[in-house]
Amino acid sequence: MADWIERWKETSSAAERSIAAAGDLDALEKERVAWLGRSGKLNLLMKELPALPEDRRRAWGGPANQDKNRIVGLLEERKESFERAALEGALTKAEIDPTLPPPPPSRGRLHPLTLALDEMISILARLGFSWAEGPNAETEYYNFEALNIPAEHPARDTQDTFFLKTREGSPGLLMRTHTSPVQIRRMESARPPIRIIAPGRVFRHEAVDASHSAVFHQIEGLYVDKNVSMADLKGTLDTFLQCLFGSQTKTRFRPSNFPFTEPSAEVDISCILCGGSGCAACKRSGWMEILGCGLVHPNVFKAVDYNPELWSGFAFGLGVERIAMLKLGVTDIRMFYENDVRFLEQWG
Ligand code: 2NM
Repeated sequence: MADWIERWKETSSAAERSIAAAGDLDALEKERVAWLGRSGKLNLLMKELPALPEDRRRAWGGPANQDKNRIVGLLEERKESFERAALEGALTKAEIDPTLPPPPPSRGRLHPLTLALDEMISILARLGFSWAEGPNAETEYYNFEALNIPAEHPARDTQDTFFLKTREGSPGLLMRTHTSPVQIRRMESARPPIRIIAPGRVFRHEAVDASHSAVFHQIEGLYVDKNVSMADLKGTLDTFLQCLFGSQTKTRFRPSNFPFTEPSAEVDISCILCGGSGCAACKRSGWMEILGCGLVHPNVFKAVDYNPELWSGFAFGLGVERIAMLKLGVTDIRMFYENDVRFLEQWG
C-alpha cells in the first residue's frame, strides 16, 4: 500500500477537483459530506494518523491538517459565490426591489373573549361595581360549604368537579366551579356596603362539545347593603342588559332555584336576532336565557358572619363565552381556545 502521505495527496487533489466541478449548492453539500463528513474520505484518512509510526505522524500531521483546512476554505468560497450569484440573479431579474419600504409590522389585537369581558366589566363599573379576584384552586369550604351547598347536594357531584391531589393532612383543594368563592372571601374581609364583580376562569369536569368547555369564564356580581331588594336587582340587570344588547332589549325574570339565593330567578332577554318574533336561534320562543340571579341566602350571610336581619343583597352570574357567542355570532365555543388567527382576526 502506498505511503499514507501519498494517499492523502491523491485524495485531497481529487477533493479539490470535484469541489470545483460542483454546479450548485446541493452538489456542493454532497461534496462536503463525501470528503469531510463523518465517513468522508479525508476524515477517514485523518483517523489513520494516530496509528502511524511516531516520526511520520509528526512529519505529516501538521501539513495534512493545513491541507484539510484549505479544502474547508474552498468549500466555503464556492458556497459564498453560489449564494452571491443567486442574490444577484434575483436582483437583476427584479424579483427583489430593495427600494421598497418594508411591509408594516402586523398588529396584535384583543381576543374576542377579552372584548366581551371588557365591555361587560365597563358597564358594571359605571353601575358602581368594582373588580374582585381570588384563587382558581379553592377549598371545598369556599366553593361549596359557605355557599349553602351541603355535602349531599347534587351541585357537588364529583363527576363535575376537578379535585386536586394534595399532600396527606393538607386541606383538600379543587378547581373552582364558579367565581362565587371570590365573593365569600370579600364578605369575610370587608363590611357592607359591598358592590363587586368577580370575573374569571372556572372549571367543570364535563364533556367538551360545541357549547361546553371544561374551562370557561364567568362574571358574578354581588351587592350587599341595607334594604337591597328584588327591585334593585331587576333595575340593575335591566340596565346592564340594555347597555350590553341595545336599548330595545326586553327582559323576563323566571322563578328558579339556586342554593345560594332565595328567591332565585333566571333572566331571559328578547331574542337579539329576531327581536322576539321567533327564529331558529331562540328556538321559536322569542327569548334567550342569559343569566341566573337572586337575593343572597341568609345561610350565606351567616357563613361570613353578616347578620341577615340587618343586611340584604343580590347576586348574579353569567357565562362570558355564551354572551360573546351571541354578540359575535360564534356557533362553537371551542373556537375561542384554538387560537386560529383566521378566527381571531375578525374582531378587535
Ligand atoms: C349565580 C346565580 C345566582 C351568586 C351568589 C353569590 C354569593 F356569593 F353572594 F353567594 N355569588 N354569586 C350567584 C347567584 C351566582 O350564577 C348563575
